[in-house]
Amino acid sequence: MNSVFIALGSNIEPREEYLRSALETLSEDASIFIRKKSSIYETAPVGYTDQSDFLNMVIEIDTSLTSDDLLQFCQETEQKFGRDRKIRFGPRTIDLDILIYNQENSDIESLIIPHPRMHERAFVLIPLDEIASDLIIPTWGVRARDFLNELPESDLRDVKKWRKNE
Ligand code: PH2
Ligand code: MG
Ligand code: MG
Repeated sequence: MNSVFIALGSNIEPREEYLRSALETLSEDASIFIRKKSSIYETAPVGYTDQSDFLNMVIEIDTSLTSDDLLQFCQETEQKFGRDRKIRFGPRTIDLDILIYNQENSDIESLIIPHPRMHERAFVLIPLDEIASDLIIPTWGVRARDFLNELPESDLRDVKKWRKNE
């Protein structure tokens, strides 16, 4: 079994419904078991800032899928929810990013693991720290909290607990 962390994000209404439906799609698959869910956070857009606030969360899953097959599953799920990729970093109904896959360090063009921007994104690190505070992130060999300590206070303020996830 493979231990994987996935970041979910949505900034097109109904944002919460997109998150919950994506979780349902993942858990309905026989090869995926959702082990942990973070709270949902409301977060200011990073990168391309002229867009609505996101809801973000992180989950931990166990899966028998390879990283390639899981990537394909995530992309199919994004398509199913009408994801439109016109603007890089732009608005999306649902974004499913594989953050960490076991201890893998993959650098092929289609899939870089750990996710190459996760260490600078409070909207990923805060929910990750919530569910896996002891996790040593492969490649970098440090915890989410260590990266959070390096981020400016303003980045942390842009990530607000929105709803606890039961
Ligand atoms: N995703 C992006 C770009 N910017 N900003 C926030 N707050 N949350 C996201 O999920 C996000 C983003 C590209 O995937
Ligand atoms: Mg993303
Ligand atoms: Mg993505």
